[in-house]
Amino acid sequence: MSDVVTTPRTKARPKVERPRLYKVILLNDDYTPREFVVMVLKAEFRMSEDQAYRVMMTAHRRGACVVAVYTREVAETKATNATEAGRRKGYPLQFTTEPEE
Ligand code: TYC
Repeated sequence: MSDVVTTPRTKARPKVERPRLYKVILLNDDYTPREFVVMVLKAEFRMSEDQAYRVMMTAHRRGACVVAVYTREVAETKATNATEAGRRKGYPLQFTTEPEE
């Protein structure tokens, strides 16, 4: 066994950066019924009726609305699931993701 004691030349600097967050964005379209958008928002993003209605109306009026912010995996999974729920009903409803600045 060696008795040599070495001292690190540099101080350990553990990485403490937070993961980048991603926005889930709801896009307006002319065909998906309002009630269906509200239903999807409640189911996939655990929103109340009131929150879901406001987000839906904001997208309806402005073209798009940020739904929520998550880590990348979660944002992408939720956006895919929610878009897929519309597709199953034949609606063009779309959710996209975008990194936060
Ligand atoms: N514009 C749709 C309608 O008038 C409703 C709607 C709202 C669809 C928001 C998508 O992200 C959306 N039936």
